Amino acid sequence: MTTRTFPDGFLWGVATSAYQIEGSPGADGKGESIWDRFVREPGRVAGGDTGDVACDHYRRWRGDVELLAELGVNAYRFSISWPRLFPSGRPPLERRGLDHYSRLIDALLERGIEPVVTLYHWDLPAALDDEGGWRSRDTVECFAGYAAACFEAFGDRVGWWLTINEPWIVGLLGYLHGLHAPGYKDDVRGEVTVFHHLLLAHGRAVQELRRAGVGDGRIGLAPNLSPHYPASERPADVEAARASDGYVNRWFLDAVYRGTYPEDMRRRYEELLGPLDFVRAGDLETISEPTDYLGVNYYSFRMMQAVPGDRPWPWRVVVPEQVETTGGFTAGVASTAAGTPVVPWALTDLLVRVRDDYGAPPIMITENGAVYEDGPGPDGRVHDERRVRFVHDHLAALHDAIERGVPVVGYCHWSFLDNFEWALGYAQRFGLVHVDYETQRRTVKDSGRYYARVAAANALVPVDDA
Ligand code: IFM
Repeated sequence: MTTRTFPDGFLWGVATSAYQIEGSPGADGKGESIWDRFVREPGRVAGGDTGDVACDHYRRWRGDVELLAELGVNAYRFSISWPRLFPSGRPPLERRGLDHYSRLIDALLERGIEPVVTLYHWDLPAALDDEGGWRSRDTVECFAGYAAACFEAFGDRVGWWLTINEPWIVGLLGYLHGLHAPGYKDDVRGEVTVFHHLLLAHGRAVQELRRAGVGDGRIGLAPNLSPHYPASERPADVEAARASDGYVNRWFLDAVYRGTYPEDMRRRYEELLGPLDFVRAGDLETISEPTDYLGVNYYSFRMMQAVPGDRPWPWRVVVPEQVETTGGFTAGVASTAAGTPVVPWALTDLLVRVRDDYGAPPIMITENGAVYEDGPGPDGRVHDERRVRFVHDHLAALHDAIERGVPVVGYCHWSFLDNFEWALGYAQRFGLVHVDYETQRRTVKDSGRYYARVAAANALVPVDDA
């Protein structure tokens, strides 16, 4: 059997975000975020869980850096909490919050671990939400100011920046369905306005990095992308897949890489909402400011079926038991414990398509992972075979994409630690490392051990060797 080796210098990382792991919501002058507020509203989060303690990482970060070194990863994706640096969202700067991330970055670099830093992973300062949050264009400039402060403080040491994590999810769950903070149920116009402001904030951060002129950091967006397939060959299903792809993927990628919103989607939105007057002259130039790489969060595909007449979107997502893959063979579709279809081969399709349609930007997989609830057994170990298989199969699909010429620079598994899974609380475990929330004891799962072997070999090692 040939060894599937990854390119030299490939980044093997794990990912987290501030609110999901840090805890210590009031430490060192931190301001309130929209998540600190949201979790206090009854019924918002399963089991009444909050991120008040989470993995207690804000206090245990040194031990967690040792754990990263033990896993042998050479990259760590984490996010900076905006309200730790700017409690009200804008100056004055809280020095203690800044010093925390500075120490974390230094500790990572001392161990040869590249920091991959996300500027916005959903914890907007609550004071800005009081002024309109992402509904308001003013938030864009506040974000640009915060981003500039991060570049000035850390730009000499951080090689990989990500601006906004999953703008589609922010608009969809935070502002349309009200399932995530800030919990609004706006209409589609509100949702698309938020998409636009997030994209504008992305572009403004890119401009600020160039202006700062510190270090040689690379910067990009981290959207969640889902390849779309029609549930049948019926033209209505094919159209449903095309349109939903416009909603989830092309709206963001066309804006960043082509400097335009896709014409079919613009028309659709205008029919539904009237003129998109929140898009001002020059905005798309800002949004399409050239970036250095694309972060891709990949979890699953979307298989679409038309539902004529349904508003606002005439389609629904179906979860098939088996599918005909683009390779022409029929494959069963397993699900994670959260019911998400596990479709590694669709990752190859997705990456090849991004390469073909958007000029082959260097890609980092910034998230990919699955919920499986395995905990420590009698031997004290966590035998999460399904996650081991998940990691193996997705890395095989990633390798296929690389062999087909897609420039992939790294892979960050979601997640490093089990953590606070937003409105779903702590029941959903994504980590390569198990966290006992009572004792804060960390146990590297079998999947973590397997991933460590892959990272050490810079190659796909067989699952049997796990
Ligand atoms: O936990 C989240 C993360 O914050 C954003 N992407 C998806 C993950 C799993 O749902």
